[in-house]
Amino acid sequence: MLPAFVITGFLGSGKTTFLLNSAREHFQGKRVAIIVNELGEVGVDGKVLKNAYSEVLELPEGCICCSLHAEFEKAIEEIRKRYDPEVLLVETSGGAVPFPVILSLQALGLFVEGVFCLVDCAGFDRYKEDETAKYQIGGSNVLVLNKTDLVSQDRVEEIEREVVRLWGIYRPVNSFTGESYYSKVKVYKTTYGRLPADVFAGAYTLPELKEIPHHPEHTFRQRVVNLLSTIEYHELEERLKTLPERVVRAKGIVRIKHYPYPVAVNYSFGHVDSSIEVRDYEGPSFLVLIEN
Ligand SMILES: Nc1nc2c(ncn2[C@@H]2O[C@H](COP(=O)(O)OP(=O)(O)OP(=O)(O)O)[C@@H](O)[C@H]2O)c(=O)[nH]1
Ligand SMILES: [Mg+2]
Repeated sequence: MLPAFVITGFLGSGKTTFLLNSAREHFQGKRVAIIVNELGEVGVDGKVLKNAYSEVLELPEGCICCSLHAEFEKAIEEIRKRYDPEVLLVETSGGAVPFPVILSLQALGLFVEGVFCLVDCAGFDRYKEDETAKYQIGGSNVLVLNKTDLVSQDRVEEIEREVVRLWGIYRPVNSFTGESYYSKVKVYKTTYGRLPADVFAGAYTLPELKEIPHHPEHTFRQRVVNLLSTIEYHELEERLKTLPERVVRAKGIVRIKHYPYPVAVNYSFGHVDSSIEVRDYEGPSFLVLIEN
């Protein structure tokens, strides 16, 4: 059976970073296929991940947990036929919940070993009341507290208690028997998604879901802004830092003055980053703004 891992977590929590920094190393030498789904009609993550993995399939528009259900299943079949992967990794959009994705994978005969939920310790307070975020935590069997470099140790421990509590409330329940599908959850703490190899060792094998448990509606809107000329870095930073509060995430690929290559630009909860080069990108500069 083809093993699969699902990577979930709120917008900007570090899912793609985790795939770049942990999964790549761990699965070296294996045929790894990735399916990535983003909010936003123009994908950024797919282009970034293609620099690290050989087989990346983007499902950029819509959401795999609702409108793109059929496309998602088609994509898995296509990727299996074309590439015959030894492991499949699925990064869901930050606005999606994992249950329907797990169900699709299981229905297609894949073996879901782990559902990882990345938690943004720095942004947690700003998004912890979001229903989608709660079901992402509950729908996972591995919680990765990420961005611990941006908060104190005490705060990390506080967040740990809080996410474990939320997990207990929001984990899926079999509506026939009333029992929880997941009996335990594992918690890791890290920065930039770096975890030891044994995190993928398969100790968390998921039971088979029989139905899609309750999940919330998504409320995120997105807007694409094209940038016509190359921009100075400080100008870009200024623009991102003065975005209205309702913009919870911005990302894109931008040509910055004096930078040799276009870069993936990331903005989440006040933090701006442009450290990833996307060398083969030839399209226009753009930013996708995601609003709550
Ligand atoms: N300081 C700090 N920044 C981090 C850490 N992990 C990730 N980041 C940064 O956070 C930003 C978002 O990371 P991504 O990996 O793109 O997050 P994501 O969850 O894939 O985002 P979406 O797919 O848009 O939902 C990037 O600029 C990362 O470099 C961390 O541990 N510490
Ligand atoms: Mg991502």
